[in-house]
Amino acid sequence: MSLDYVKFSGGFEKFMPKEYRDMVEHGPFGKKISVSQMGSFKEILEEHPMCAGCAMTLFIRLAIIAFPNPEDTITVGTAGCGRLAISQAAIPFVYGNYGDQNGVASGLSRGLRLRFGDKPKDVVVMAGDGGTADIGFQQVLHSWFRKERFTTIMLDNEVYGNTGGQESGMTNRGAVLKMAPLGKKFEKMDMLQMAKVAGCAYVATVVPNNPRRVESVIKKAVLIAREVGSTYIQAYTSCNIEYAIPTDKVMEDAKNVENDRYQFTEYVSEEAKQYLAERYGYKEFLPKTAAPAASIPTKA
Ligand SMILES: Cc1ncc(C[n+]2csc(CCOP(=O)(O)OP(=O)(O)O)c2C)c(N)n1
Ligand code: SF4
Repeated sequence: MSLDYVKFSGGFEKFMPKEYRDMVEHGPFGKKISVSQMGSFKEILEEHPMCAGCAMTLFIRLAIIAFPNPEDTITVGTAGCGRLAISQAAIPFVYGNYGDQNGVASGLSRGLRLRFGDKPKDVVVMAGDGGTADIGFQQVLHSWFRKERFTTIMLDNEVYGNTGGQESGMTNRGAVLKMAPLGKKFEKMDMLQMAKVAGCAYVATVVPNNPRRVESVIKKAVLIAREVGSTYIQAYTSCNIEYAIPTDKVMEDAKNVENDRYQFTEYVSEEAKQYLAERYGYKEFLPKTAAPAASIPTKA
């Protein structure tokens, strides 16, 4: 894990597959790349076996572009649709049992710190809403309470997509699904509030149809997790199959859902604000300088 692992060994360049040469020469490793440059560089994730039009894939693609140091990043995933795409990316991916992802990531990020000391090695978990809020819930919460320094991203399609449409804790009340034909009886879990109560230093919600915002929240979450503590992003990544959203309406759905119940929210702890401002120059988090006191006119 470093720039070295994407370089060619001396004399081997001409024998490497074209895709690999493209990645070394035109990929984002060691460069500052932004989502606004999509189409002009070789992406870490290009091909995947997910359903056509799946918004989760777009989100994962944007998230990976946003990683501040992709050559020093390991993703961790679990059973669910997302791993089908994440595992195709040209960066290391660790796949645990269903729901184990935050336990695996805790050990991994601690191990990387022991091995590499101060050199940033970023660990990013990406898992479905079932993997995060249901079966992985215990490990997710404990990693947050322990302030484990990695980022958790929930790919919230509000259903178990990979297994054909069971309700999850994140499904909305009343939603009727193939394998929840009577409609869900309970409210969607408030994982954002739980993340704050459990002490996450950064918590944000996003939808994938605003690439710059996705980029901005991912960067902040990954940078804060390096030193301050756990960070959590909850992304609406609709399942067009289980919710029968026509492929050409997926982005329209995301916009409507954003306006309706998935507005952008961002919580940054005071410690994280100070860290982002001082270490990475985030001007919006610099302490406000006190306005000069109004001069009191003196009597002649
Ligand atoms: C221990 C265990 N139980 C059940 C499964 C079967 N399984 C695979 S994916 C999945 C649901 C995934 O739903 P979610 O986490 O919401 O991700 P999505 O597929 O919707 O992205 C289940 C139940 C499994 N792989 N391992
Ligand atoms: S089942 Fe749903 S979430 Fe899974 S790949 Fe297909 S559209 Fe995406």
